[in-house]
Amino acid sequence: MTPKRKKKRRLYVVVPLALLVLLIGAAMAVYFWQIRLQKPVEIDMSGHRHGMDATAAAAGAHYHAPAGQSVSCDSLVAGETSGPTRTFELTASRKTLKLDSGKTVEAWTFNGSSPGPELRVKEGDRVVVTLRNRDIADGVTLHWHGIKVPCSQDGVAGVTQDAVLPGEEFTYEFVAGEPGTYWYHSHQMSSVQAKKGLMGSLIVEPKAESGTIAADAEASAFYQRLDSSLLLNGSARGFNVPAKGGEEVRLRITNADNETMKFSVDGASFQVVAMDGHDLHEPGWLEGAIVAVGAGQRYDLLIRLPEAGKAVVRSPSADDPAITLGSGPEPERAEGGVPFSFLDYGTPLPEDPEREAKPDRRYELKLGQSLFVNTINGRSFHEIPPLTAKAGEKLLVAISNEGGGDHPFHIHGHTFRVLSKNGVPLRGSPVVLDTLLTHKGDVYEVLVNADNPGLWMMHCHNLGHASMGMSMMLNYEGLTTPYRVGTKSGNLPDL
Ligand SMILES: [Cu+2]
Repeated sequence: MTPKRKKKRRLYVVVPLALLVLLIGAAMAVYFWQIRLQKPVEIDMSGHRHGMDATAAAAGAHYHAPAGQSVSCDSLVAGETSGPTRTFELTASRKTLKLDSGKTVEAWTFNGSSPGPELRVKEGDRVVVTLRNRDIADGVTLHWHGIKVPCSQDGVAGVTQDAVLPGEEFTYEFVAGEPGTYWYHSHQMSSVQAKKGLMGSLIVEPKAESGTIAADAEASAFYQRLDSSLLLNGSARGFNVPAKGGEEVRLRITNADNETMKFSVDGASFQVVAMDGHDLHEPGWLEGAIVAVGAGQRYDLLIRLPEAGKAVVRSPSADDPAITLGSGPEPERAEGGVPFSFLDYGTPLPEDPEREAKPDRRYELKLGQSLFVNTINGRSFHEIPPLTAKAGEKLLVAISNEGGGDHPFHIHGHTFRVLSKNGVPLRGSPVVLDTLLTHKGDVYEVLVNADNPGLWMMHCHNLGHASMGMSMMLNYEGLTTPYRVGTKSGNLPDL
């Protein structure tokens, strides 16, 4: 080989290698910048004062509530109810769990299990839950996903309370409002702690006299991923709901994983009777439809068993745990079903003033994602200006998914009405959600009723995305908090 060729050959090695090192360096720089952004020293999420930026605060580059009108989130507590008080205790602790697949998992549990115990209450009950932390070093909280709790009970570390450290406790109190399927999870370092197992189901049963859809039986199906195992009510195998031919079973599906899950119902027709806990109006019967449930969302299905044989609810992956209903021969597997769409499902309400409501404010949220950065309107976490509202206002929020995967967008303390998708207004039942599943390219318009004054997180419920910056606030004017997010307090709600 001539020296010239040797040199050329060396270049073939050196140039790509240098480029690779440069690329890795750049990626790491962005990554650490992100980590820093998620771990500020001290931030007031009410937007009143940024501990990081003393000059901006001194210069008055922040907004103030009008004098005498500031209200602390801490002072907003549970209201009155004639219902009974239901008390629960949840203790967070580390535990080695043996799954029914034989695998062992180092989990973080409530009362020794993951998911924690299912909390069942009735509409109108006063719910009192004492959270204790045995040995989760970074502290824990309880967030009541989908429930309109008062600000002080929302369980967001650094916004509505300090994280509960080992040996400490915190008692939550709220009135169970609208009946439906909800869940709870820690909102301290949520992406880490949910993955480790700190979550569980919360069912609000209707009062006997209220007229929700009747079923012969009901069952909860709580999906989570624990150390890469997909679990259904804590089982890697699934379960059976005993029921007879022709009976109707209400199946409450919660997706507590970070990815969208798809379900088919083989061997039976079914209705989607509720989404995120809210009943749909005159839902129609479906056959062979595929239901996509976004991370954090709940779908209640009413499944009518065939006269003979069983029904099976499953995801497309054969390894995933499935739910069988009834007994008898296996149904045929439905193939290539049509995706369920709520755009024209059910029927409109005869009278629906909310549909014509004039919004008081309009906002646009563009959800964006690249390899290391997750953004809303091009910014991340506390650098995203909060949405602001006054009590009683209606906010029209356009939410668009600019790519990077599914973004199930969740708003704390509120529900919202979905008005349109990609410019097409909904034609069927009103759809009221707390978590909106968006796919790449989707644009939704939703109407948020600002009826719960406080400081509320809004974030992607792919908690990995939230931890990378897709997390912001909806703040009512004049609301303050004594708590701080950051490394100084140790409160890092979405890390
Ligand atoms: Cu996302």
